[in-house]
Amino acid sequence: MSESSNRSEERLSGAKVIARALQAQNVQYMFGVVGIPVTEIALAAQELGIRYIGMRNEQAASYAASAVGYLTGRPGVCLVVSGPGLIHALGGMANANMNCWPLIVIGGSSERNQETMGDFQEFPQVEACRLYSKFSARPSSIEAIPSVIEKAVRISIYGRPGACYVDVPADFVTLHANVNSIKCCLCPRRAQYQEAGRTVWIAVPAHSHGQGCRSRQPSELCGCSQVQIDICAEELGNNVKPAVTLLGDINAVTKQLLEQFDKTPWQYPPESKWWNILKEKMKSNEAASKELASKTSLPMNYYTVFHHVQKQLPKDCFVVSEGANTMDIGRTVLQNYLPRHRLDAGTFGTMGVGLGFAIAAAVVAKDRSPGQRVICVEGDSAFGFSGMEVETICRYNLPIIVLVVNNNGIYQGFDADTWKEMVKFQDAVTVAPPMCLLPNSRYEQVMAAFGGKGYFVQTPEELHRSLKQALEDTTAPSLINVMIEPQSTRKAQDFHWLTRSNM
Ligand SMILES: Cc1ncc(C[n+]2csc(CCOP(=O)(O)OP(=O)(O)O)c2C)c(N)n1
Ligand SMILES: [Mg+2]
Repeated sequence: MSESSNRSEERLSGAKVIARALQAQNVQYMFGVVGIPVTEIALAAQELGIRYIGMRNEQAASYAASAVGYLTGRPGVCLVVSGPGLIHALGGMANANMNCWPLIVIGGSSERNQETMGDFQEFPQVEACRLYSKFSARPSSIEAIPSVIEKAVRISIYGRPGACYVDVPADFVTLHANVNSIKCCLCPRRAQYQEAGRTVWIAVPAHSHGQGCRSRQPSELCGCSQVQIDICAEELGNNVKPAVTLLGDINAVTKQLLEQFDKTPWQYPPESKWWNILKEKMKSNEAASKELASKTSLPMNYYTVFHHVQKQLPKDCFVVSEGANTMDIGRTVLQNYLPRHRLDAGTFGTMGVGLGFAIAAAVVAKDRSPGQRVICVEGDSAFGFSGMEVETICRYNLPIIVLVVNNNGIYQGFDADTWKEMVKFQDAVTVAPPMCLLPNSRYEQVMAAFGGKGYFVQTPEELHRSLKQALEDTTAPSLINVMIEPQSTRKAQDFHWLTRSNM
């Protein structure tokens, strides 16, 4: 950059204009994988104090940046190179849209004068992102970058939050423009922060035998009326016919509802049939979980593992989780006590989000409440989607404990002897069940390979000891690989839609 002492002649590269525009919008975190033509953008952002976290895959980077949006209310940025880099980030954009989390993806693209000529990694990026974002645009000039970034940030957080894409041709990155010609938006525009995510449903029992409900369950099953709150008018009445619809930001609507309840206090009668059925159900669920958790046979089952983990979890920790049984059972046992302290595969059921989310939570925690821990509970299949991000965790020495619940498979697997028998005389590709993973994989060695602590665990005592050590050790991240019974499964479910996709 050529910075002259005369301000009127100060010239800025496109990379610096982008960094300034992001800073002006109060963007604090950028995740990405650098390369031609975006490396200069990461450097310029870092120079202005924006945290840059280099990830191992754009998919994980986009998940991480979207989680920052959820955790802080300002979008994180995912910085990607042209073509395949951008395509890898589409997963994170789709996931952010589904979860209604703000996210800005900035993608480098071909030089304008090479377009349609088969330039390196040339791809129709703005068009490709339309399906995955609320807003997808390329600034018409370097001078237009700040207003496009401001618009992207605004759109990402207004209404139903979601992903926005800004395309940056390679020649913009290094070209210089006179600072005076860069108009507007270098000062932050006050942005309204919407807490609203997807629709919020409140179940109001209509009949005395109602049992509570959720949006995807046919309402006749639960026998209750529903109040739908959504910031997006088009969603009102979608899926289930609500008794009442309330259009507005969930924060504002809840506040108004609470004010109204203060004026005319009302409580659902504690001795009603519906409430009693619900309490009974909670009690029997708890008893069934307890019984499974108390089993002493080895290998352990899911409930035994989670029961021991729950006892040791710090109350203020972030719980990140993904997997099928691992996440679903974990949700019923592992408690989070603070708001916005649980992140998981969420609305879209996306496997591969875990390590990106954990990294985002740890980076935010490091800045906002040092000492806070992140516990990332992964199924062994889920871990595999972005396992190499363990290197990222170690590089930045993030306060993360990864716990892999290892059943040798997707939903279920086989023990080592059965596996060996199976592949003894036949090629595994013809006989191995599709949900099988290699038995007894030593995932903890991935963590050890990068200098973190790895634990291999087979008993409740080993689990207790290793988690205690991992929590006490604030100098390095850890991975605890917990072997469980490969055929372990959930307790019996009353509703078929809870298990119908499982083998
Ligand atoms: C991106 C993506 N790919 C595939 C799936 C299908 N899927 C659902 S859960 C799951 C993994 C479950 O196995 P694991 O993480 O080991 O958890 P477990 O149920 O064994 O405890 C997969 C592959 C998905 N939800 N998302
Ligand atoms: Mg598994």
